[in-house]
Amino acid sequence: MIMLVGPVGAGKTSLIHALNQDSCKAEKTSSICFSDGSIDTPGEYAQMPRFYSALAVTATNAKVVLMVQDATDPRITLPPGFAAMFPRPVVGVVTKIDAPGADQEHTKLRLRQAGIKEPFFCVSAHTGTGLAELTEYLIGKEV
Ligand SMILES: Nc1nc2c(ncn2[C@@H]2O[C@H](COP(=O)(O)OP(=O)(O)OP(=O)(O)O)[C@@H](O)[C@H]2O)c(=O)[nH]1
Ligand SMILES: [Mg+2]
Repeated sequence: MIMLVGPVGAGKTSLIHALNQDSCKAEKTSSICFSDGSIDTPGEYAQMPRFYSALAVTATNAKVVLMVQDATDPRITLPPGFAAMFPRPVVGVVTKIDAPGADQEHTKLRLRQAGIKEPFFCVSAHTGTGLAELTEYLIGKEV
């Protein structure tokens, strides 16, 4: 089981669909949702401190947490050291690398500031770039 966290619109739900090779379009996530080996969370939970304990408790159901950041969004929306509150390993994922204005290096820096260590995975849910590497990593972790 994996859990995805990250700001509103970062591409968490789209990434779950892409990893499951499911072509349906992502709808806004409005509650924590368990399905097909993954836990999807609303972006608001990563942006509002009052939801942090809910995220941390829910993460106990997962083996790995994927911290998702949009490569086209330069705003820093996760607090420094955010990753440390999770009781599971946190893996950084940079999404939307296909999109105009995507800045992978700056986004990795933001993940580092949130307390996440390498390796980072840079992916596009739309083109499929990077998904094989991420899948291989997760299989290696027996997720
Ligand atoms: N270009 C591009 N757009 C993407 C990609 N992944 C997601 N998007 C777009 O980004 C928007 C938000 O995607 P979602 O998957 O709903 O984002 P989310 O993180 O689940 O958002 P919340 O449910 O609000 O937390 C949608 O319009 C997607 O089509 C990607 O890899 N490339
Ligand atoms: Mg969503």
